[in-house]
Amino acid sequence: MATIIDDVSRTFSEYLLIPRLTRKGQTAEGVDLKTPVSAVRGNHAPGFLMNVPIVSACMQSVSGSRLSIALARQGGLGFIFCSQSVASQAEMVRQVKSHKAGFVQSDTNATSDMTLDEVIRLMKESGHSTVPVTDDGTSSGKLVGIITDKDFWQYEDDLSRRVSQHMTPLTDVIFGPDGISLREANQLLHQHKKECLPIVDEQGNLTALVFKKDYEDHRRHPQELLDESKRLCVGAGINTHDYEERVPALMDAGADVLCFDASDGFTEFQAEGIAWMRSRYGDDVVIGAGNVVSAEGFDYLVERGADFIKVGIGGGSICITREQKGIGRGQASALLEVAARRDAYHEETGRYIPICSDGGLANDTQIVVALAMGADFVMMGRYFAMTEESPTPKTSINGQIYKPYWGEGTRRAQNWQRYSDAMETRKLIFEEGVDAYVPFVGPVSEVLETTLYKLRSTMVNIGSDTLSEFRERAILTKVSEQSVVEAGTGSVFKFNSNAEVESSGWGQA
Ligand code: MZP
Repeated sequence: MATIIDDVSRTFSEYLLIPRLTRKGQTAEGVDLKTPVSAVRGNHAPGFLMNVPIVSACMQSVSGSRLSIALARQGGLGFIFCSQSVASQAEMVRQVKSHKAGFVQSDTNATSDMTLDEVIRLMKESGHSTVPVTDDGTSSGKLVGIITDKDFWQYEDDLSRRVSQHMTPLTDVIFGPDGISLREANQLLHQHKKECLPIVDEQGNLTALVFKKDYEDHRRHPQELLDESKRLCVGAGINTHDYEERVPALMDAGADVLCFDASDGFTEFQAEGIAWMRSRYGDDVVIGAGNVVSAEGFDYLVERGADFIKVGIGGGSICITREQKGIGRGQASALLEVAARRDAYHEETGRYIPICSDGGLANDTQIVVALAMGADFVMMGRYFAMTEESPTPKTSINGQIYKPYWGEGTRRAQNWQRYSDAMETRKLIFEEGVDAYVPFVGPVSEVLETTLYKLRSTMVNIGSDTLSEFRERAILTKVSEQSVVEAGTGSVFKFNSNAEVESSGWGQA
């Protein structure tokens, strides 16, 4: 007969943290969020460490190069999705590795014979007010000038006039030579009191732009996750079908961490994949495996050589695996069991294997609870799909802005195989995910800043300065449905700035 676990499958929202003693001098700013990604032995430093405990999901609608750059700049790691050809995934990895912080490729360009009207339209579409003017209107053409929204008066000037009549011509443009360091570029910006510095190669072609605001942003976010050569770090998803071709391409492109992307990773296929990578790259490759929801699954993949283990089946916001296949586990129950096994394994062997809680985090509180329960870091899809940098276009629905978000187990995501030579096309008999929209929330840097500040503040409430201290000190209590109601603000009338306050006398002079 089957074994029945004598507890229900629990989720994060069923728990609350009990405050512990906060020591004098502890502040949110003083909290260290560094966390290991690869196995740690004894007192050795982990091979791979992140500055914040957050990674983005290996999903088409989440982790492209732009999001991975934005997240690495905040100290986390993006996992570029593998549901695409080997060549295009490797190219995305390369884009992150070749990103020079502070140097951006111009995405809004004009030619000198365009009309002001056309340039205004370009500016509106991109939201950018500084537009390089090149001979062919591309981001790598010969630079002939710069036009900004301060070079004309939209409601006074004749908008059929040409860009050449209003732009700052090249002779008056301050620009930097290709190969200049960010520091030197910023010195030029400062010295000439400029907002934007074009970078130009020996042939006079535009190669990049450096903005003053990006420099300021860089100073505000000193947590960037960089490799030994000062390049941004990036992760990449892999599958059990084509790793012999995909892994070498990703390693050549410079991927720092690889991770199997599978709803159920407790398989001999992953064991074989890990063995193949270890035989070829030894310890030079960081391998994440999963997903698992039990101590048994953790042991199996760790003993086969995984560096970190991903936990979670069926909890993802777009996931219907539990409904479709009847497998999965409440994310809190899964994480608690695997974290307990991780700690016991550490005691037994001296090896600490980091674990990642993947999927189902619906708000900042749940991120905090997952880290308190034992996750070394969390992986999120929906959270990042909502941001400016996710790869999907913004869409307006009933006046609200949304972004599309779909699961990797949907027909839409799996369709890529139809166009791939790399993989034999496998028929998708049923879907494990849904295709949806999520509200747009703005740039990664802004949402993450709030999330991390909340995390740090809670860690101070628990009297902890580091994530490992947080896990050790955390005491959680289960909550009743009644206490969830009590925690809300349902018993008071809430004002909202758009609501009209009716004649109660409140708010009236
Ligand atoms: P969430 O952060 O949106 O709740 O969940 C993201 C996670 O859901 C991913 O990291 C992955 O583990 C999982 N996922 C992705 N696609 C599917 C699917 O189509 C899925 N079922 O479950």
